[in-house]
Amino acid sequence: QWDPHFIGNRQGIVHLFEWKWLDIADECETFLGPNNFGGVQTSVANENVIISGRPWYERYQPMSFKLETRSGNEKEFREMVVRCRNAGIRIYVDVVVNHMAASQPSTPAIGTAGSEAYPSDRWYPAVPFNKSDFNTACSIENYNDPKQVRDCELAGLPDLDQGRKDVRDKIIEYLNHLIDLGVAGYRMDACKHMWPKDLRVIYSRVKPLSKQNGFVQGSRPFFFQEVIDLGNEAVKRQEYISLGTVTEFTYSTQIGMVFRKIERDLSALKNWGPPSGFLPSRYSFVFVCNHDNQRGHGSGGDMILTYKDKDLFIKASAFMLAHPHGGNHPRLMSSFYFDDPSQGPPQNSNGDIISREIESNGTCSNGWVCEHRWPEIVKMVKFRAITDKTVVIGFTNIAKNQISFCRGRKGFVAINNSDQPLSATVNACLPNGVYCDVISGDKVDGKCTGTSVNVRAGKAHIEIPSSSFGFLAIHLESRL
Ligand code: QV4
Ligand code: CA
Repeated sequence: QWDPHFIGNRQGIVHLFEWKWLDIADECETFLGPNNFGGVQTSVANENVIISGRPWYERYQPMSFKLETRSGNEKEFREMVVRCRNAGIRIYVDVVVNHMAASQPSTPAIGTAGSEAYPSDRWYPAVPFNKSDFNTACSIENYNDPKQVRDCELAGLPDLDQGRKDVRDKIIEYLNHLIDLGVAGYRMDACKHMWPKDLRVIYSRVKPLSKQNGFVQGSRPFFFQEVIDLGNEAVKRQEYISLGTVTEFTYSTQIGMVFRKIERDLSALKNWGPPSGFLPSRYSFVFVCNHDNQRGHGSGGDMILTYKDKDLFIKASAFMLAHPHGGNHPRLMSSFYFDDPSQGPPQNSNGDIISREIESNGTCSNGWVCEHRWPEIVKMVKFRAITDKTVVIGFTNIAKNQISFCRGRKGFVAINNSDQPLSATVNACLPNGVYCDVISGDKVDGKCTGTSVNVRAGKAHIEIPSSSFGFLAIHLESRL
């Protein structure tokens, strides 16, 4: 439930939002595997309703549990899981089981596998679910009333009753089908709107992972549960930690506030973890932004850093990867470019998703951002692997919005988020030697193409000009 089951010492889950299954397979083989990433969060894999204009959010309106969407069919899904596993990468599926599709302007509603449904009659023949499987219609208005949050409708979406045996059985059958196909776990959508006691029954009946699919026989799949809890509502994320990890939305807002310098500065990073209000690391599923809050859905608003704030987003992501909170599974958003928050993924006039293309410099095109390919992020994934299982030591508040810290005796970072140059002698913790900053350059043939850092007796003098990117990182493998 809490272990992502990465293959070896890998780090991070990349959310390849709206990607096609075979593009994911290709990305596993050509990029994610070779660069030490741990896993991929896919978009929702089961049939969804078709909404005119094809917004991204149609995928959060299920029609059936058939594995057929704009990302691909079951055969392609299976191929993705196998090819990614062979490349060392695990697959986690976004699972929507709180509700079914809402009514569309014309009846019946049509799904991506061709299924029909009559949402106003609560009739989804392709499952089948009928009226008795749903809670009585009411809308969620008061987030201080836990019963309303669980048993009424989120955004008018017909609300399934997970307390009913036949509803549970269908959900469990679907989750087990995914296990048979080789997935390592699930992102559970809208958990705030489902009772923990019902989820407990459902999760406990999900099959264990198998040796045949490349896991330790009998281990439990990884669950990361979406619960948006900023501390001001009745439902608390603690209610879900005995079931699996829980999304840490306060991490996303606080990291945005720190790097945007809103009511916070870099000194807040000194006590980053439970003292900042986060869950214990083992339960805490962290990220800088997600597919909702990058476009004003969900929570977080203007604080959130996204690809649109490129430099600050990279700096915040680099810090997230440098800091141990969140274990080996921090999540990295990989987006498509958008202006309108409803806008769907890059698609042709038939509504088919267009594949990402890779430019000669390694960046994506065709409308895909591919933040996970940005060099600083890739290098910090490696930093996280090298410094795995070490703690933060030697944290230094150099000046306002200038800090540095070590990860045990294996890594060191310094961040300058002020408009002043940084120049200081600080704790650097590494064995004596000259190290190459992996952000400003690379170690090539034993020489550093960027800034070199000389560590002597646990100290180093560092300089980060205000004109630079503002982030320096060295580790055992960047020693010259
Ligand atoms: C509209 C009206 C309603 C009306 C309804 C009647 O706004 O007032 O009752 O019609 O039919 C879409 C539209 C929404 C529309 C609804 C139903 O945006 O306007 O309601 O469909 O037709 C995503 C989007 C939603 C989208 C939904 C389904 O964000 O906008 O709704 O998909 O397509 C809370 C939750 C949290 C949730 C977050 C967004 O606690 O769980 O809101 N986050 C997850 C996902 C998110 C997804 C859902 C949950 C729902 O991450 O992407 O919502 O599966 O904080
Ligand atoms: Ca519900």
